[in-house]
Amino acid sequence: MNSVPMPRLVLALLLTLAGLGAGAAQAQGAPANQVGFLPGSAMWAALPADAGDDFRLVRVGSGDVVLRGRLGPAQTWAPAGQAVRLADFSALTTPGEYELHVDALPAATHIRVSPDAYTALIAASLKAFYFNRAGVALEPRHAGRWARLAGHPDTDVIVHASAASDQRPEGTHLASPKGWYDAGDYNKYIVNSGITVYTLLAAWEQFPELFKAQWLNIPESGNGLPDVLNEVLWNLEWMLTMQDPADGGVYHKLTNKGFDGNQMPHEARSQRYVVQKSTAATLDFAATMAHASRVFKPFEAQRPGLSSRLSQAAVAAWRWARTNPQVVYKNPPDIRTGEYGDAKLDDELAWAAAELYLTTGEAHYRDSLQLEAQPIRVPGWGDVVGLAWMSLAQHRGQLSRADADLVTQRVRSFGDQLASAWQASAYRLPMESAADFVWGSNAHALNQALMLIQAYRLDGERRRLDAAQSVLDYVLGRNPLGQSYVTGFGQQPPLHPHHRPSEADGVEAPVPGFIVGGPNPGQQDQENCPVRYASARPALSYIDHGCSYASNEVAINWNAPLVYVAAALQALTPPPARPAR
Ligand SMILES: [Ca+2]
Ligand SMILES: [Ca+2]
Repeated sequence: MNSVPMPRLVLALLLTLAGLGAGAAQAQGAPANQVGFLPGSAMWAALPADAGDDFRLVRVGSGDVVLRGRLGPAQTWAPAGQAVRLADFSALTTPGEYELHVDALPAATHIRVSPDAYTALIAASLKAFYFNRAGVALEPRHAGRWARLAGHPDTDVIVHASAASDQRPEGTHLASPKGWYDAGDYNKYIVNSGITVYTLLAAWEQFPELFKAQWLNIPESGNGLPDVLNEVLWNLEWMLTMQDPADGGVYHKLTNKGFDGNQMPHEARSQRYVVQKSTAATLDFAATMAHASRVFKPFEAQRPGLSSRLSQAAVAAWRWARTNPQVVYKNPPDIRTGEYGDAKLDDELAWAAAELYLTTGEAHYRDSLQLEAQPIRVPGWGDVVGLAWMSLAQHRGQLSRADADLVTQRVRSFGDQLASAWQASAYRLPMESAADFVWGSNAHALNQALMLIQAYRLDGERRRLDAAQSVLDYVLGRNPLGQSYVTGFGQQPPLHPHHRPSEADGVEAPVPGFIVGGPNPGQQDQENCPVRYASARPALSYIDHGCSYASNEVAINWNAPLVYVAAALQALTPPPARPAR
């Protein structure tokens, strides 16, 4: 969607041809957010330690210098092993297009300031879910050049041996249509769907005005429900079919036996199965349905009975999980797709208990929650306790005074911990240790920002918001690779994500609005990749190649926090303070 500004491209080519280019990052200017800043936000760019001492910002067109400043001290950011100096141009508050100049850098850095800096990003990152819908054709009027035929109707799915029960013996046929493809592959996984649906609905819950104003141009647009809810319903309706009506247990996933090839959805014809029920899937389902039941309660007129159906599904799932507290999913020998295996289930139990308590008000859920003993951590698909704290903080008015105080104190203190790591960081990031660079590190960073925002919402302490902004800057280009990690956004976006439709559709540009997993020093795909990782450093372990499922895949649970964080910053960033006279 965004194109490379021609002068810079020409300069980069000239430098390369002349053998003067000392690296891509130099030719492109300094690593900075390539999408834009809100006028009131904190603004930084990261410069090489030898870039000089001073920077200036010049207005594009007029050439006027609008701001001069001194670079911060050189500091080494351990995950990249690089020394950087930061340019802080937060004093820039007038919307417009600018260039950041530093004497020792051959190229200027483009900086955009706009009051709706993230509107298009929020819409595209949400529309990415539409592009990953299973079981339906994407029409040209909604999908443009990424229109495609329907695949994976999932109206005739077989109960796998691992999932056999008295009422549904092995080989039973059932229908389990709709849902989103999980990632670059075409399977549908309950565990990963749970945190994804929750995060999107939390974004709606916390920033409804922003989403009410949105028109995504999806088939349901204009039907009386906000588009974010329409999109989430596509997956919620699938999730409901994954619950066994006989006992409330939830099948872990709907899957082929092996991954589909690099083909379009309609070309993939493998038999699909539901596999064994698991405690993790059933608890994640219970939490998600209990939360969704609250969210859809005001929409009784548009969706009669939906809210109560969701809460009943949640309660039935909870009961199954209490009777079956430790059923850990492992792929049977004939199933070779993603496992989403998780043997540590106390966090799933806490999250489900918290959501059911908030939805029903029944005291026994509060007892099962054991709030005082719960840790607080950055959420991820296998560790969801952070989501319990997030919901409890949002609805602390429903809690006892003591519980509300505890939640406030713990969420704020976690925010302090993340903000302190950010403040001490050479790159101004809470991503400080190699342990932060997990598979899907970009989403881990965004979920750090999500937790910072929960703390900011409690006390309005500014550095939490600035730290969250830094994370968004990071995934949009302020990183050592100068890489925007979102397809279709920024001057250097991913061009070859590990995403079957993007690879097989014959359209040069990848499907837009997807964030890729990002740097992952595990480099688990190296054997399957024809290109080498350029570095073993955590923050540099990234390849923009379709082979790289370990660093360049897309996934629904990675896109959801992008939607959330971009929406939160767009909605919460205060306008600039008036200049002092
Ligand atoms: Ca867990
Ligand atoms: Ca393509």
